[in-house]
Amino acid sequence: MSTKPTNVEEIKKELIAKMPTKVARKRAKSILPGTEVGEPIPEIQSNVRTIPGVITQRGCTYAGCKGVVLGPSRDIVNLTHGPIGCGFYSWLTRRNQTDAGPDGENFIPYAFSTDMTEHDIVFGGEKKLRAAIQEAYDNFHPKAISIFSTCPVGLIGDDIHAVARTMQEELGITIFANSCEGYKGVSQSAGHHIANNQIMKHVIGTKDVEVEGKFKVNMLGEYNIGGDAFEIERILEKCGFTLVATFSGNSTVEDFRKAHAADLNTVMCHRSLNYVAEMMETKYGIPWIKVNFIGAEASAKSLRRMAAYFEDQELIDRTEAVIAEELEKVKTVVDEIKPRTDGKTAMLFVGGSRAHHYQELFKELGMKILGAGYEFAHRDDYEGRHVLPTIKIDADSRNIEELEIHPDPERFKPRKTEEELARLNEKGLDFKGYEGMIGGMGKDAMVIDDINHYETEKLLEIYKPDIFCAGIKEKYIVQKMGIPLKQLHNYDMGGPYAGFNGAINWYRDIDRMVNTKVWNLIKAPWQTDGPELEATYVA
Ligand code: CFM
Repeated sequence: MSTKPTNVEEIKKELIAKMPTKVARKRAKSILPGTEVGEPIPEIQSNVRTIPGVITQRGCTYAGCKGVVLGPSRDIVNLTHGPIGCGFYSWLTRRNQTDAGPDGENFIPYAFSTDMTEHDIVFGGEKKLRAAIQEAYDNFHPKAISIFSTCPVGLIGDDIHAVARTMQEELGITIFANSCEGYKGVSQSAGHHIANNQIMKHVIGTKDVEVEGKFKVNMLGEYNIGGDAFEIERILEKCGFTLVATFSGNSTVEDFRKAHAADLNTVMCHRSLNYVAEMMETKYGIPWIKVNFIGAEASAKSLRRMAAYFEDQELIDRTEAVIAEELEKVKTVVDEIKPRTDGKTAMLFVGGSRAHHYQELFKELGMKILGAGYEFAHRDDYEGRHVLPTIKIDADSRNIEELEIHPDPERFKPRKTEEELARLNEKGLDFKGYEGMIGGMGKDAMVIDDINHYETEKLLEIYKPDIFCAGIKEKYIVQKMGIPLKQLHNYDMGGPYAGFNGAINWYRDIDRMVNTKVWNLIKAPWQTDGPELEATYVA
């Protein structure tokens, strides 16, 4: 680095300086400084195609549909229709945990695939798909089977929906298909939307039962990575909420079926599940609020808003008591650790919600966020949901079906009157609201959408943060540059990090990572004088 850049705009110039003109022009629209609270937020380019040739962090549409949204449900047989690689490489890699459940039906440890080969590509794979569904049924007798198409399936045109329909009639269980070919969208985000649509069409609201409990909620967009959902379940139960269904961490298809019995939808990951929240409101009259259980203070705030919604003094008091008890434990640990982490710096480039949520946990340790960005989020996740009407629909987003949802003639029941909603709104329950990441990050912080590998290395050179958060693709490169990397997708082997106990786990892990001396002791081969590789033959 020749000159020491002083502000975000200068660093941005340096980031794109060596790119071809057209690439630089495109990337410039996805890189901008954060804003102070209340300041107008500039438009950021996001949810557009990655530039061919760069190394992106993104995954494919199939990954978002099968791996992310439906994969964590334990008793649905999630069957990949495609070559074995797609099923194999998405097998048990996301650390979405589950209880075994009272019936012991847990298919998460299995990789179900039709194992398509050249023969199927040439002559069609529908027969094989039918046989695979039959085989899964004979062996496991699951309550539901969900089919996921991979790239070649879309290219050869297998009608997976027709196969699902006929097999559902034949076997008498729920069978539905997702046209989530990897190339269908610009990232995994398209796969989320496709999964949301199919769950809505085929599962949610298919069982009318009385669900016990006074304060019934669903948790949308929580996937139990590293046990996060277990901790959230513990807290909700302690406060007195009844969790009807989680989409989809530690969940069952039965939970999904009766999810319309809840009186409030809470949205953890806005990016992946906001579609279901919206559709359930239209169809059943269930309002939704954005929550965040990453960060102790954020968890407390979310619980307070949830309790406020039900307007029940007993629930409010109990929730306050739980918060007080839990925060006391948290404070002891923060007091011990913060002197060692205060003023340290972090960068986070991950997914479509965590790059925002995890800033809370770093701030609780007194750490400074130098930069953050999502892989595949949309403008609303950056700038706030108020920009939704201004987002232009392009060819890639038009590719994804928009369901037309109407109030259910029997099941639509507004949970609150317009006046009640307005009153609660005044109390801080901004229904359907999400402020996004950029506002409040401050003008010294850098926001980058769909960061690529070149930019990552440049940023590390320039900023030298005390910790960098990303995924497995980045991990070893970052560590070789002497900077610890925390995986924010699978948490490495750590977690849970949600809720109060999760926050404590996080503080301890981050303390160890930013204060270990090991990273300063490493010298990459090219930084030493000796030969890069030495070997002797024994033979
Ligand atoms: Fe939502 Fe997720 Fe995320 Fe996501 Fe993901 Fe994930 Fe993620 Mo990896 S659903 S957007 S598609 S919070 S798998 S549990 S960690 S990129 S930030």
